[in-house]
Amino acid sequence: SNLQVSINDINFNNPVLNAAGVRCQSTTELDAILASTAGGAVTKSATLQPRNGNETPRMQSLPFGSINSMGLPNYGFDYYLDYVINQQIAGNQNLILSIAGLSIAENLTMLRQIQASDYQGLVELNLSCPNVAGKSQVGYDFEAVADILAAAFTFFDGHLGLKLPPYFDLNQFDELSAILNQYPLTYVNSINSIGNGLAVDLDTETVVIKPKAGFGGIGGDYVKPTALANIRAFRLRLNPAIKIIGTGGISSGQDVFEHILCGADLVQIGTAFGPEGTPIFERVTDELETIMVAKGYRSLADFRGKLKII
Ligand code: FMN
Repeated sequence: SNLQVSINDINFNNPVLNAAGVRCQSTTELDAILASTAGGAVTKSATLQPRNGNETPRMQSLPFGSINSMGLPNYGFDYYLDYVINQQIAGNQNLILSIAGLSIAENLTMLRQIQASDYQGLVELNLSCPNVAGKSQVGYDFEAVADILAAAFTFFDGHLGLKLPPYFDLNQFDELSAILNQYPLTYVNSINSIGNGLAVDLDTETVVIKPKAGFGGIGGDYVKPTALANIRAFRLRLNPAIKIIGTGGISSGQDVFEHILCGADLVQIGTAFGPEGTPIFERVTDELETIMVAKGYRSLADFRGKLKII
């Protein structure tokens, strides 16, 4: 079957990518993703300056997913911009450069540098990191989202996507979609982790991660229904030119199928990519193709967004 996806003329051989933050901090890790059957690679969210991130332990597997409070450890914006430009020179366009400035000004500075560079690929502005102490998730402040888009599109004419936190009230989708539809956004990526969850260790009667007194972002199976709802809710409201990347709770071909059925163009795997590593991309893609063959679908467009209600 044909698993190809094209976003603004940028081509992906299949729709399954890594999600920012898991096994994508170093060029070695990014090379491994590109050398696998993944449809493409997403870089660890960059801040302008390199960061060590939060104190450890800062990530823990849970029975149905993960909790983390990494605090954006990364090698700094220049490191990732250089990487994606070098890939572009080598002929690889299937990359996403993720940025997560610690302030609106820092995000605009990075976008200006991208605009001034030779990079012509996708850029993912992460407005949803829950794990930097003292910084709230911009994606929950709709005025701030409107302000940053208004400022960014005065000078940025590349391919800009937004990584959003999960929303839980249908009015939030109405309000935010009305804002997003005013701008030439390339895509929305839903969801980042469900912020500020908490897990308990029964034996020690403690939290399981050290930063932020144990509060951290939840990923994995726990978050799939929330991710599907966010994809579906945005697909029903955003103008069709704005594509959707589905992230959250994917560890099988069935999960990918469900994300696409709800409206996702591409998907990303975070938590499940950790323990399984790059073989997950081939497994999940094979499982997706098996489902498509059984259902008689030949391309992703045959079922994308076609979720039925009862
Ligand atoms: N999302 C980002 O946009 N930028 C990040 O730097 C980032 N770091 C993460 C680090 C870890 C260890 C984990 C588990 C997640 C991180 N995320 C980050 C969120 C994931 O990209 C993803 O949106 C979320 O975990 C839900 O997907 P999943 O259920 O497949 O894990």
